[in-house]
Amino acid sequence: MGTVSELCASSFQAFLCPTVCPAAPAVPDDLTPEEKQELENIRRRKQELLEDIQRLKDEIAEVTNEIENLGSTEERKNMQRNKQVAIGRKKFNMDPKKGILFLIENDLLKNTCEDIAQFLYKGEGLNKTAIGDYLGERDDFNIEVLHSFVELHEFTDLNLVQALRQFLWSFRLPGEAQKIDRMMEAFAQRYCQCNPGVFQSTDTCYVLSFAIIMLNTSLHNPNVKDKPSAERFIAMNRGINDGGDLPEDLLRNLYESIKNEPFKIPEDDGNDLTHTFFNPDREGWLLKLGGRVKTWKRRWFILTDNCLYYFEYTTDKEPRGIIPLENLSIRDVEDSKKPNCFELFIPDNKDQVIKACKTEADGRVVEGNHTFYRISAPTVEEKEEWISSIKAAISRDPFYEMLAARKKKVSSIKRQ
Ligand code: 4IP
Repeated sequence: MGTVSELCASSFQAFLCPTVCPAAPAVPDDLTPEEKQELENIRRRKQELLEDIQRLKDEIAEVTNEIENLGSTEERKNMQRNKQVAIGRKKFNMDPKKGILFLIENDLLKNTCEDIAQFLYKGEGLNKTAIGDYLGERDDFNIEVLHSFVELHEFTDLNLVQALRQFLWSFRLPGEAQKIDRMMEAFAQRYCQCNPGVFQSTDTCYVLSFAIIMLNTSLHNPNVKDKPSAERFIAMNRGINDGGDLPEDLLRNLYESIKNEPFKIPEDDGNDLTHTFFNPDREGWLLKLGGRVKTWKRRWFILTDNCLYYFEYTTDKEPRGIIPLENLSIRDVEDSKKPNCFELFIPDNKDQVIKACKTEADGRVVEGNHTFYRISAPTVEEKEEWISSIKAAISRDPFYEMLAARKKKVSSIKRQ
């Protein structure tokens, strides 16, 4: 028979191992009524403690379960979010505006120009052509995004070539003159803001930026045989600092920097951009009618440098045909076989063969046989866009006009 303390000890064991809960032993007869009462109290207390423990165990199990579920819900949510972001990026690369809208609608991006600019600046998984297209749009909102995007670039203490390297790597410049103008204007403003005192005006910075881009082409394009010297570069930029000259040392440094290392320009979809000045004005799939044999062929067209090039595949390095646009006109036409047609022709001379070249099946490059080039676009919108781009290319080069006007402006200012 155990003493009260022995009985207490056995109760404590039970406390430590609450799962083993033996039936309470009978109360020994040799205990005094007080001892019996004490034992009874101890047993009740033990029972209460056991119940408390069980309750605590249940609660712990419940909370653990909740935490585990919480973890997997969070994970699932994260996975779902990442998936949606990836879809948004893909959409953006196909159609930048739709991509941004998708991300905003799914709460993955805030609808503020700062947040969108940040998203484009990080550029993770984004196509640089699409970034350039979005930033180049004429809408007020896109222009605000462009400014926020440019402000994310830090140009302090960088020379103009270093700043241009950074800027031109962050997206692919679109081909349209107005877009280039807006972007380079924003760049020049930001550069002058980060480096006050280097140039007399933003226009000077703008004009010199283009002089540098052109120098890059002249020095590194193998097709340009006459490579300008540093002296010529300095001479070409006389008077652009609001009528005054920029320091020779500055121009010489910029010249050397470009000579030693050409600009790295983002390229994609197989176009060899290192040899072109800017990106094409327009590119896309079109159907073309043959010259002598009137068959329709699907060709990849690129409009650049006042020429229309067509390729069999987007990745071909050599075009199948080249049509210089000089002296040509363009018009809308109806065709009984194909929709959305337009035509390139020589005005007032419908029988003259258009000056162009083409590659024969055996690889020989020969003159073309077309008195007109009839082309069919996939949609009415694309037809309109092609017509307006080709018209713009034929009539003049608006970009050079814009640049020339600005150069005139900065050169004619009389310095105080
Ligand atoms: C060919 O027809 C293709 O349409 C050619 O287009 C075209 O040359 C030829 O015109 C035309 O005869 P088939 O392939 O059915 O023989 P592509 O070169 O894009 O394949 P153009 O001058 O349009 O490129 P002619 O004028 O060479 O006959």
